[in-house]
Formats: sequence, C-alpha cells, structure tokens
Amino acid sequence: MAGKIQGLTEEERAHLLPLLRSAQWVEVVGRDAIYKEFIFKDFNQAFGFMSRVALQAEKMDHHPEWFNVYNKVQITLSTHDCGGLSQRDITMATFIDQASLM
Ligand code: H2B
Repeated sequence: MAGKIQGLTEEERAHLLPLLRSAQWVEVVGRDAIYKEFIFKDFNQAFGFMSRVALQAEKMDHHPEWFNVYNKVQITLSTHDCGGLSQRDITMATFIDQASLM
C-alpha cells in the first residue's frame, strides 16, 4: 500500500495547470480532475494507445477513468486517495500525451 498521497499545492497548481491547458487538458467542472479527448485514425490505433497507457497505469498503480468508442478515447485523471489532483495525475497526463504520439 502506498502512503498518504498529497494533493497539489496552490503553488504547484498555478504552475502546472496552465501547462496542462496548453496541452489541451481541461479542468473538470465541479471536481478536482483533468480531462482530455483523443481521436485516432481507427480503433486499432486507439486500442494500441490504451494498451500502452494500461501497462503504465498498472505499473504506477494509478488508473485512468476512460471511455472508448471506435477511434475516440476520453480520459479523466484524478487521485481518489487524496480526493483530487496529485503529482501522479501530472505524471500520468505527461505519459499519456507521449503515448498518444507513438
Ligand atoms: N488510480 C487513480 N487514478 N487514483 C487513485 O487514487 C488510485 C488509482 N488508487 N488506482 C489506487 C489504484 C488504489 O485504489 C489502490 C488500492 O492502490
């Protein structure tokens, strides 16, 4: 079991949220979470991406909330253990953006 996870500080938020926004991650309304939609050429591309993310999520014990239909993958990231955004979500968002370009 991981220890208590710290949420992002105000300082970290002020620094990180604009960077995430510039990468098309948006803040979810009414919840401390971030969201992004990915569109691929077809289902194979989308599912290959999801497979890469799934392996990393299991490694990090940090799992996305996601929805897929055909070539579309919608992803929400938040840390249940701290009831909001943590550094883990930032790390995962960065990994996901890389994985979407492969
Ligand atoms: N994923 C996400 N996104 N947030 C969490 O807080 C979280 C998780 N917690 N995956 C992990 C699993 C926890 O439930 C297990 C018991 O370690």
